[in-house]
Amino acid sequence: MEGLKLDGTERISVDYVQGILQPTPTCDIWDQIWNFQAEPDDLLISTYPKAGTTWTQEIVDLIHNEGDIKKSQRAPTHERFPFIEWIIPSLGSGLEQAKAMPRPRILKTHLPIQLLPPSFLEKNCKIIYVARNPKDNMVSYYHFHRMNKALPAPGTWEEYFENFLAGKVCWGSWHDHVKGWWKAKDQHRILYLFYEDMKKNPKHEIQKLAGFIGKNLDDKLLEKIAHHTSFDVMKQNSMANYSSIPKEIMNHSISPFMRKGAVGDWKNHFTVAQNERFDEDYKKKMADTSLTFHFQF
Ligand code: PPS
Repeated sequence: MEGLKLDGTERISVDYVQGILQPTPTCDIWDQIWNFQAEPDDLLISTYPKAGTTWTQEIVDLIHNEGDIKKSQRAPTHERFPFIEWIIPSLGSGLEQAKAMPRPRILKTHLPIQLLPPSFLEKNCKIIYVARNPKDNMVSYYHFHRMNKALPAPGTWEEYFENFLAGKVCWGSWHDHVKGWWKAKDQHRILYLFYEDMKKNPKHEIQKLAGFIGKNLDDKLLEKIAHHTSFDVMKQNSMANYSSIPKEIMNHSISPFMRKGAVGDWKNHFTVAQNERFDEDYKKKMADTSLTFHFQF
């Protein structure tokens, strides 16, 4: 594949799909992605990158398997949940994985709502959307770029900060992403969750997820799922911490996938000037939405 060599020497290349930056391999098969045929019993987990996807995937898997830890250990996250627009030839293609998977499937996407393959909404699939406050989201995404050769090099923190605000990162503008899905949630079967709520009251949010999926969890099971999906436990879980991806692609010694799992870490990265600039920009871009975020506890 162009732009990504498994000897670790090169970064992936990127291109645009309808104005949204995407890894080139995704652009190359865009027609197939757009024409993906969802099934009515598909459950889709949708997020802007680094908003809490893996965490939500683990919770949903355990809800489905009634807390059976062994079952959730059957394969690493990226194999258990096809990531529909993702393709790395040496690791596989999300589309092919999804097609081969028995129903009911749980799928992952980072696509903004306007790029979502239409069949998900036509088939009235259940969709879980998770959003994270943009300051922590940006910091997490920056570190992920550093360690992951399947994304372009981030440049300096200052450069990355500007690119993120301009939406010149893969999967596009954070602001447009969270607003687009927020708007869609009233017309479709979308459960819209927040990373910060999951952090503050995990059991409450896990119960909400279970209700949406159509399951009821007793206290013991709820406690068990909350424990196994806590940051510290997931960080040690080789089936959930992305340690199975070849280190030529994801190098955890640069920055671990399970990095901090915190709310407010942005304060260790943003300068005072960057914070002011961010807030001013945020006010303008978020003026047309009722959506609000918690930036700290
Ligand atoms: S990806 O690559 O888009 O699928 O990444 P994603 O899973 O969405 O986001 C990774 C960030 O989520 C943190 N994480 C968690 N936080 C709290 N609790 C749990 N259990 C958990 N699991 C993953 C992970 O550490 C990344 O955030 P940062 O801030 O970088 O630590």
